[in-house]
Amino acid sequence: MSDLRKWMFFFGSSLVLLSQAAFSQTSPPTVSFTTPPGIQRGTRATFVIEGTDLSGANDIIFSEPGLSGKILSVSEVPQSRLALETKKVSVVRPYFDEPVKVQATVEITAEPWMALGTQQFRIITPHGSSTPGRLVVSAYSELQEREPNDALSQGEEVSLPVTVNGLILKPGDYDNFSFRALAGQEIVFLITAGEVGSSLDPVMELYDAQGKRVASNTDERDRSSLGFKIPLAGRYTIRVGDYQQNGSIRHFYRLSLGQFPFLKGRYPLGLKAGATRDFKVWGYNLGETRTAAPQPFGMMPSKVMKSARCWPRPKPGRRSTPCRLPSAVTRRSKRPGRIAVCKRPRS
Ligand SMILES: [Ca+2]
Repeated sequence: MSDLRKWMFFFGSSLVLLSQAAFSQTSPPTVSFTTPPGIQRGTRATFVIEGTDLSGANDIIFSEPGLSGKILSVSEVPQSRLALETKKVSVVRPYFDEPVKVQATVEITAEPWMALGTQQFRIITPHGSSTPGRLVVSAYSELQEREPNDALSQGEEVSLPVTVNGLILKPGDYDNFSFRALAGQEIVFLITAGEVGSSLDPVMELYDAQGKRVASNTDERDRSSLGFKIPLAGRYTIRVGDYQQNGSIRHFYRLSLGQFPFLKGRYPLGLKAGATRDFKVWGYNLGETRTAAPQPFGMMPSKVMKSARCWPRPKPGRRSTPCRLPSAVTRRSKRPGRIAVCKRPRS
């Protein structure tokens, strides 16, 4: 190998190694969670958004109109807060160093007319835009949980409707909130957790004034709902905890409670563009409403699939239900283990 070719080989290899080294030390801007995780529409509040490589952040952009914000400051997450994280058990030395956790303090405004629900945002930095973060926009006044509230007798008094921002900080922690309700009212409890990046696996239990458990939901995870028709006027207490009995700074949640309409489910799950049909709907405080006919919008009829229906029990002599492709199949199983089969018909 000539001297020139040796030099070119070394120079090229060095460039590759340098670029790899530089790349290995760089992490993309990320957003992990927002504290508190939501805002009441028509208000302005200050939030702490935690992530990595957010230094130099100069703007925040949202997925929906009606939300706006400005970056107030960026700093490393304090050690006192990092100490509240769940400790990881590491048996081998990690290949990459953990990126430094950074927090941006942001002032966010939600217009009174904006859509309710979980919205997305990104932080703009000199290194590019961050991964998406989430923020819930709700209709009710916001409240920050106050400890001590672990025992039923310590239930924090709240007026309905309200949204409480809470935290299951340590294993075995419970949060109790007490309210008064009238006979016949259907009170709805809605917890948002995994949907906004929380580690909480929420459980809810409702107790009456005598301390008797009258309703619970221990099944759902990312978003947990419970509705209860009050049989006797009086004081009730809703208790929130973690199904796994864990707790940390990441086990946060939003609990909305009040006598508000809540759509728990509908069937079928989809609709062909340009078509209209009744959906079965169910939930809480829906009155006599059992069906609804939503109008599809914003989709080009030529760009969507046809919809087909599969029968759970194939007709005699037929092993599957024919459907033309492309199709979207919708089916509701009433018994576990039953399988619907669709087959493309021979042309
Ligand atoms: Ca507590």
